[in-house]
Amino acid sequence: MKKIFALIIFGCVMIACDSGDIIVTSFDLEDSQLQLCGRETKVLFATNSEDVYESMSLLVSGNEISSEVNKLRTRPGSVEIPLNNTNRLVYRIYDDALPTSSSNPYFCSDIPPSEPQVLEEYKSSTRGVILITTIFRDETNDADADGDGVSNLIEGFDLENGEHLDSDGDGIPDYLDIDDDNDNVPTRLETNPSRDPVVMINDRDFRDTDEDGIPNFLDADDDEDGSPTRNEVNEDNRSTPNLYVNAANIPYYLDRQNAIFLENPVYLENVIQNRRIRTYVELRDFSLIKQDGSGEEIKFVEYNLGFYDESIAVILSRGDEEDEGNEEEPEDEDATEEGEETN
Ligand SMILES: [Ca+2]
Ligand SMILES: [Ca+2]
Ligand SMILES: [Ca+2]
Ligand SMILES: [Ca+2]
Repeated sequence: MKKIFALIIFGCVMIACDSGDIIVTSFDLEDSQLQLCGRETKVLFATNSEDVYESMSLLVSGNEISSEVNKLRTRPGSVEIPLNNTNRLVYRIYDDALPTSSSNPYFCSDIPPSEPQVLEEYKSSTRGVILITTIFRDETNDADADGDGVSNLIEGFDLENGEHLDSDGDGIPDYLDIDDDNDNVPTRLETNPSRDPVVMINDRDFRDTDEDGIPNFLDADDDEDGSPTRNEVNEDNRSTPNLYVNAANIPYYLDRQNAIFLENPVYLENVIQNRRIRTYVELRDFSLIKQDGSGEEIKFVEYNLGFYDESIAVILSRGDEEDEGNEEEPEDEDATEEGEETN
């Protein structure tokens, strides 16, 4: 389909500049890494300054895209937003190169700069839809979706069938559970071998204080003293359980000689700080209308505008797998290659 339209477009778009040069464009800004800015109106844009100075930008009502896309941030899938007078695709050709920064003033300022000048402009009509699809980029074996220092693969992530391991049965699969054994000591604090004995899993040593072959991060009684770890962690030190220590400076939950029995009914909140999400933007069944009064219309069946990446905070509640939503405003992620891991 793309080739057919490329041919049609190639035939249509021969643009004469003031200088007499002929500019030929194929609207070839598909599959771009998009940049996002704006508040009341969100602008997604891609630019090209190689053989022709051009841009493709999608302007969408900030409220509309925020409410729809927020749902997709916690439950990946697709949503359709109509093209209309507010939600518009704009293609432009310029007489000079556009700035390349992510805070591109041409798209991100209320009052755009006067240079470069627009030579030609096409805008979408009210026909057609925008299809927005999100995926989590951290759902690969090598990634560490919950940021606890243990890869998804070691945490029983099931790429094939989605039957992920849930060691403590709390409804949150281990690869998204910041406390895999529900003992109120975050997994990230339970893995370091330190001076304790270790157990090896997938060629990696994990701390196993009581040497029962179960790594501490999956052991509800790390020191095997008969008191569950969660009852040996002071409620006031839930985020820093290693601060509740005996006279020898050993945390009580790792003190094999002495058991402490505290009532501790509260569980750690399952906050994942940086889930890595990718949003794809496509347009379907739409037209671009040349804005020179000629009425020239170019019809598209589909156009893959591209994608943009974000890191977001997610809270998962125990007992079910519903996400409660974002904890904070998402931040744009630096451009990274597909599959690249930052952890
Ligand atoms: Ca992990
Ligand atoms: Ca769990
Ligand atoms: Ca734990
Ligand atoms: Ca214990």
